[in-house]
Amino acid sequence: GLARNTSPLPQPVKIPEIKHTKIFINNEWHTSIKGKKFPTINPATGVKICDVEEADKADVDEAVRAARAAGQRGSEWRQMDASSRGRLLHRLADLLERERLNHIIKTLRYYAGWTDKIHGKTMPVDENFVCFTKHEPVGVCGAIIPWNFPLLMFMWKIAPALACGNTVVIKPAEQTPLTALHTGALIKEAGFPPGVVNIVPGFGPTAGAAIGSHMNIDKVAFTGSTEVGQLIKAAAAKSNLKRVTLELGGKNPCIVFADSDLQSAVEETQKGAFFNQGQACTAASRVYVEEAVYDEFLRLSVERAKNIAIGDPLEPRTSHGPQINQHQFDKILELVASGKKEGATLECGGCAVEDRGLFIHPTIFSDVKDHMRIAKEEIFGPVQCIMKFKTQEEVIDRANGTQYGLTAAVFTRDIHRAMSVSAALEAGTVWVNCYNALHAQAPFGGYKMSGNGRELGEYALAEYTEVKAITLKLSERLT
Ligand code: TXE
Repeated sequence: GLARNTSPLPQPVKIPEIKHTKIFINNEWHTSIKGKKFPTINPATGVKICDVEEADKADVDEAVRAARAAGQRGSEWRQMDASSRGRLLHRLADLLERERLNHIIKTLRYYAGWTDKIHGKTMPVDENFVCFTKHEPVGVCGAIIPWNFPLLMFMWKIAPALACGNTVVIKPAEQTPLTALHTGALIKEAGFPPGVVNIVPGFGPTAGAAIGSHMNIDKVAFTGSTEVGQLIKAAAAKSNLKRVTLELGGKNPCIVFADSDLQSAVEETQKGAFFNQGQACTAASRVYVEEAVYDEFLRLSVERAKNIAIGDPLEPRTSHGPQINQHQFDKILELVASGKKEGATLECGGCAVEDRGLFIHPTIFSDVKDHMRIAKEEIFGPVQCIMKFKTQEEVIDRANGTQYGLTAAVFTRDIHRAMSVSAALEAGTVWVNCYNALHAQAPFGGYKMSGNGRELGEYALAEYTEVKAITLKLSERLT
């Protein structure tokens, strides 16, 4: 909500002290083997925050060795009671609470509760055998995460991995290494054995690629672009067939029917489009509005977009900050230009905020046609594309007419329509009369080229466990 929350917020710490800038292996801080560093920049000001030690292949090798040793048979981590593993995860959640890193705690506590509830089954096999399954850790789990939700992505990866008893080598995005490293210090403080979590800040083609192709990593979880997702899967195939889960891009449709609560649909779809400056794989970047309410929906949306408070993200009043870097900024404005050229109507925004490096005004295009680039490509910026539709069948086909299938939403007061449209949409998540309603208990992931596998919820446990069937022969049949 924009300036609607009247409860007092604590003042943000504007210049937090940076304590950790090194590679985190075996609960220790390491300099890069090649002796390299890279800068991390505040996108709101363009000012360098600090330099960070740059991990490359050799550092990843060290991290994998540590992770392998930490998870080997007989290690402290492998011998730990499942319930004690849960207590460690809760202790980490307590420390994150102390540091006010609140939004990731629910995920951590959710998985802390799972550690001693990861059950196998007993199968009624034929003849005089007993067969049961054990869910074992996969081993060393690599993770490669993006910059748009640095801390959230970190937790979505490590929490289920640790709950299932794995060890982790995680590479934060080169744009956003600091929160991961800070959490590394808390992981150590919580009392996780050395090597259980290792953090390798660095770049994609070097440190990232080393994870994807590593012969001693058993699984890789990746969140990022579809292009790199394909590289990761290919690298996994060519190296050791490590398990792969991918959470990739989206071009997520919202369908607004004439019978919906229009004001609420405007708010939810716009929140979906502009949240995090549109830098979200769930961005609601295609909004299909039924003919009868199209003009009114557009009017309300534009009015609302023009009132969004743009500014320093550390100001409590701000709801719209900068884009992450020049590359993304340029990509967004290039796509905006293509929208204008291809004949969409620019209703508001469409340009940078003057005098402020990487800020882009919340942008709305109307009269968008499905063939336009802005309707097909992931923009990853604050651009809402509004289209008109006539019939339910037509809009379902159009909504599904994409290589992506991450999220979708439907707005209607008709429960039957809500159910039939939800069933027809090709997306891993469908929201009804809401948007971005993500919960630790609910699975998240994509159909089609939006990814493989599921994160969050009980479903994610399957991605972090190997199933072992143990079959015993008995001297006679049990009766
Ligand atoms: O993503 P990359 P970028 C989309 C969005 C955005 C575009 C490009 O459309 O505009 O991707 O963003 C690591 N081997 N999303 O360039 O490159 C990289 O270091 C191994 C959607 O930031 O995919 C980082 O840690 N790893 C997305 C991570 O991959 C490699 C979130 C993501 O970076 C690698 C981010 C390689 N060869 C961008 N190359 C979402 N699903 O939410 C890069 N990386």
